[in-house]
Amino acid sequence: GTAILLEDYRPSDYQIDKVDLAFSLDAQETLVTSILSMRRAEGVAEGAPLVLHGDELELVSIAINDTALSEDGYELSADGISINKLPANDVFTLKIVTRINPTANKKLMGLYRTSGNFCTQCEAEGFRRITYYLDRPDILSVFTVRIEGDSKTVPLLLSNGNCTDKGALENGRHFAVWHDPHPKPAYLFALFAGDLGVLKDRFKTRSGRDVTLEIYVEHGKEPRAAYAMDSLIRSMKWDEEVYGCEYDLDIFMIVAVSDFNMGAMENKGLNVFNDKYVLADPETATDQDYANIEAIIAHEYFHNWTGNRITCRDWFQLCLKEGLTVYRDHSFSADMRSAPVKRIAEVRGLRAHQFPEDAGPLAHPVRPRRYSEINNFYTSTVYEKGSEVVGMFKTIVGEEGYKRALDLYFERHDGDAATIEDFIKCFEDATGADLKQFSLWYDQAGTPNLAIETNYDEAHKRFTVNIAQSLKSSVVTGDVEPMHIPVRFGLVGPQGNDLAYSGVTGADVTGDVIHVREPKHSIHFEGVEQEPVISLLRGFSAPVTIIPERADSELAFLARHDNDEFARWEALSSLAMRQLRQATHDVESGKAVKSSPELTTILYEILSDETLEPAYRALCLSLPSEADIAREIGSDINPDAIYTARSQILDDIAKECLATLQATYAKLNPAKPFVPDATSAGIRSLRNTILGLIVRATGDVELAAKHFSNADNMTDRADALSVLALQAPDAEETALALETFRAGYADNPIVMDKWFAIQAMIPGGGALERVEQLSKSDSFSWENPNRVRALIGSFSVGNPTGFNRADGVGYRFLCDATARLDDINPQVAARLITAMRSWRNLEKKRSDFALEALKSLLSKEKLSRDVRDILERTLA
Ligand code: BAL
Ligand code: ZN
Repeated sequence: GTAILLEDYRPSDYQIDKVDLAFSLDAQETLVTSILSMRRAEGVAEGAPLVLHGDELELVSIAINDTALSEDGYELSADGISINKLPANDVFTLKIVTRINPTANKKLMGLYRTSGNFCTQCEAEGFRRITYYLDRPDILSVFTVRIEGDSKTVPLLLSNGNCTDKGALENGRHFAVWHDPHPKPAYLFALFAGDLGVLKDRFKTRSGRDVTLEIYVEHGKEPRAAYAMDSLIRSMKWDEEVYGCEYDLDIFMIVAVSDFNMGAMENKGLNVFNDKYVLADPETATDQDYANIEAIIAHEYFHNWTGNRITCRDWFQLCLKEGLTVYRDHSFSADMRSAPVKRIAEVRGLRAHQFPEDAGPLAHPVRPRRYSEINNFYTSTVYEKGSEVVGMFKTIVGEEGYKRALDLYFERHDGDAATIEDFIKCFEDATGADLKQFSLWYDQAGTPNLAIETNYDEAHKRFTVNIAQSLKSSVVTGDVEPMHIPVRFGLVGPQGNDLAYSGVTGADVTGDVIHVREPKHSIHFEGVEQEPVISLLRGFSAPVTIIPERADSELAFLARHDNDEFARWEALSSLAMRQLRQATHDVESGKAVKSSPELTTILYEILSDETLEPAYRALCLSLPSEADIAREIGSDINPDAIYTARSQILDDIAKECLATLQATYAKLNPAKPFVPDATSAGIRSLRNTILGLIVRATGDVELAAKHFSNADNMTDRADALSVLALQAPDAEETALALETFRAGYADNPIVMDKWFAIQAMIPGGGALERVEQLSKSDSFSWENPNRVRALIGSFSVGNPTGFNRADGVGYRFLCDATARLDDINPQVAARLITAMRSWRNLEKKRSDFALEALKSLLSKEKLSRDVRDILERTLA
């Protein structure tokens, strides 16, 4: 395909000052009338052709200044329309009528139908599936939208901004007019028309604006939107207090739909949400669901300033809004919940998703410089690594500097379509920092590595830290420049307290941050009275990997004593990872697996330490996942060996700690009735993690079955079901629990997704047949992205042994599923096949099968650009 390059960016020849849209809604034949107030940009030659984007549109009519254009006045192509007969005036009106079929739109981009309602999704390039337009984020325009539809079937007619008029029409139809005073790019346009119930509330902004809040959900489910509403109100307040950002319209609406490609979408004043991120009650939502709802409601709301008021000049700048907004939602959740627990979860997520992306064939910089399909760049690198980069800005310039920089950003760029350079400049201008080297984080793909050696000179009381940075990436070609890496650290003394030092040379050290800028640093800390153990990357201050030359005993020491909770967890994880790698090696070479008493002892101490948060204890007891271990091993991966090794280590630990596990299990009492707050969630998380360990040690399936049937909330129910299914797939109790669950929630698709996902993750050789069977059941649908992700996504990403079956049938299944889905929804299909991005890291037999399956998919005749792009890069 043809790549789009950042270096080719140039401003548009034409601007659109004002858009008047009129929709005459019909299930199959919706008419869209668009009146564009066009303006030729200064310096552009008279008559310069006007090229508008369009995708799968039927043109009904086109007129300039009320005169119909003759057929030789324009040229239609698969990508749009080129108009070459233009008036001499620099301003003119373009009127275009298109006809579209929302019912046939299974791509869920543009205007489509979901549960009989009409809904839009326009980011990134969906608006061109509604009408011909300059569908690029640097074209900001004021939208007025008139929607007309059947009064009975679509009583609700919603769009962005404020409703300025509405009324009845003939033939049982009605209309509404919406006006959004804030100029916006087309990707932020939204329309919803249909029949839903509403939960309402109000918010008074700090300057006194009264805002109506409305969350639209299926009739009867209004009470289940209460947590989302509460999260919204807390988000609005937090954004005022922490960022000084106030809401700017009289109404803020959220609409929940069940067919949606993404998690949610930040359309101005009218967010559209995947309903799994809105609906929650104790009966049907897990603690994770509650946390996701809180985070995503916040994320979309925060976009109102970081994304909407200040948008992106072009899609290469996607991280400008996404990295920053993810950083903002992370900070919000950290404030609402436990900051260290939140940080550990973020880092686990980053390592599980972003690190493999950065290490494989789909690696790209946080700000890519080329793409052939922008939908494939809504990635963990742009979002999560983009957020880490914002966090590093703060680490480098400090809390106060960060605040000044953001204030300047809002002040300087409000109303702009901005770039990463603009953002960086605000930090430089507000703080005086030189961020030239730091800005490489936006441009160089790959995860930097830090190699660390230390030495203590007792006689001179000098502690030396040698740090060498390197960057290996599959996509970085040519020279790699050294990066500016902020490394938060502490010198931990024998008593566990951080030691002081009298001076430091060899690197710029400010506060507790070492600024690594050179390929190699030899850093000398003078006046260190006792031999320390260095704690590095506290709070995970940079998204890097780190190889410290240290003994297990030092890791064990930090796991017990580091005063940074993240670093303590990290030390424990590293210690466990060493064990798990060794055990995998032992399994592969036919040796017996031995768990280390030291690791078990520390886990035992953490389990029994009631001064630690339950959520933190649960995270520690979970140990690195199979995927974590595979990533750490890096090449020649045998998922079966990893599974066996990890299971045996966990079994050993569980048996060693059994009495304490049982005592703790009995003692932990989550609040009744259910409350979804972080403290109660932490208690449930610990108790359910312990349940899994007890069942490992004892094989007491009955205990899990009891936990399942006694559950008064979805977290306990789903966790118990997982323990049963994953640890005792063939037990009668498991079959019974699965059936009870299915029967209880057959009419609730969000809950049924959990039922599909749990079964998709049952390890071992039988997984594929199970997943194939489920994909053929009546309750499976290829047209619902949530269901596809629940079954096929969970299988390919969350079931290493089942998916990577040695005979390669898992790969063939995923490629066939991708081909099938590609005919319906290319965007979701492309996402699905990224599960195979790390195929080269598998041991030879498996990687050969994977390659064969991928090649055969690529040879398919009719592939979407989305899937082709992923495949070509994966195989390159
Ligand atoms: N802008 C796409 C959905 C999101 O990141 O909020
Ligand atoms: Zn976002």
